[in-house]
Amino acid sequence: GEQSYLDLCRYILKNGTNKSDRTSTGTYSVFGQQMRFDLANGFPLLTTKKVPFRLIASELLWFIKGDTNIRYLLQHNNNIWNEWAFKRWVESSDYNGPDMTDFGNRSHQDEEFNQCYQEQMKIFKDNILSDSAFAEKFGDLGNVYGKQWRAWKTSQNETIDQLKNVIQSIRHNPDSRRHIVSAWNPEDVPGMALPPCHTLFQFYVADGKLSCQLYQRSADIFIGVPFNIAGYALLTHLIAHECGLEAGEFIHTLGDAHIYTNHVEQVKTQLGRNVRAFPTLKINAEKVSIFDFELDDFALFGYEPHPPIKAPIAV
Ligand code: THF
Repeated sequence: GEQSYLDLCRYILKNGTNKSDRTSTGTYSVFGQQMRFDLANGFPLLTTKKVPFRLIASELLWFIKGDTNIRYLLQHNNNIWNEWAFKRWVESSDYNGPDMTDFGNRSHQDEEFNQCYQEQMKIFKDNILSDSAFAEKFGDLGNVYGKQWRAWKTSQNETIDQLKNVIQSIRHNPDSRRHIVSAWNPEDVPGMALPPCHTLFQFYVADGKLSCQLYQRSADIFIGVPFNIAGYALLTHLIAHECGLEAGEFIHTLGDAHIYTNHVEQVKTQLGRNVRAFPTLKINAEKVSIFDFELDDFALFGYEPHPPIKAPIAV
């Protein structure tokens, strides 16, 4: 449960190696950790800080649709992938505003620059929402999760719908040991702005329950991981629902598990709080197929978290 997340935070602060990283922020890092969440004990949305379920659900629906364009997210007031699309725009020859080099770090260090960055980001978002040609060109993140899950490109120029296939295999051959979806396509990786952090996940059926294990190669413990736990827990519930199974466990296996140096104070604040009961998830029972769900089909009951804790995201 939540305690295993907090224990992992404590373990990393105590034992993590101070490692530099791609974003030049610096991290405390360990390699190879695992957390388990029994989904019968409530929906694993952390209570020691408020985690916005609405954003997690709309991101998951975006993946499930096979969409890779941030326009859908913006239409649902979800800004969590903006930086990666924005980066491609400001690095393109179409961009002729002020210099945005290293905007992620500079916006945290320099308030005057931050104002200017916010203005450009607003222009970018407005363009994505109002101009479909612009959205087509700069809103698309390329071969990210939605693409690999729903339309994996083969060498024969065919596509594989891994998500549809895995649901079929869970239904028709539950004991199979091949219920796998891979987001990691070695052919695509060199050309990607952000190779998938959620490398691969596997489902497992026993005693009428569906479990899911995710291998995450790189885990931003403070910002990303609380989103990722709830996102995959929701996916497991939806697939269990479609297949007539109960939700079993979500098992989260981490490769490079790191706390960014500029998140340490926030983590300590969170570690000083008491764990509360997890909320309960209700899914609209009138829908069956995972491909038919919308945001309003999910409801959480009894979510009473501690206040949110702000932290800068590394880009
Ligand atoms: N890059 C990094 N450095 N960390 C990540 O966790 C991460 N992701 C996705 C892709 N690249 C990543 C993006 N996922 C937030 C949450 C998830 C994200 C990106 C950003 C975020 O800002 N969360 C805020 C709330 C935001 C809001 O309320 O609008 C938070 O406080 O939790 C890992 O999948």
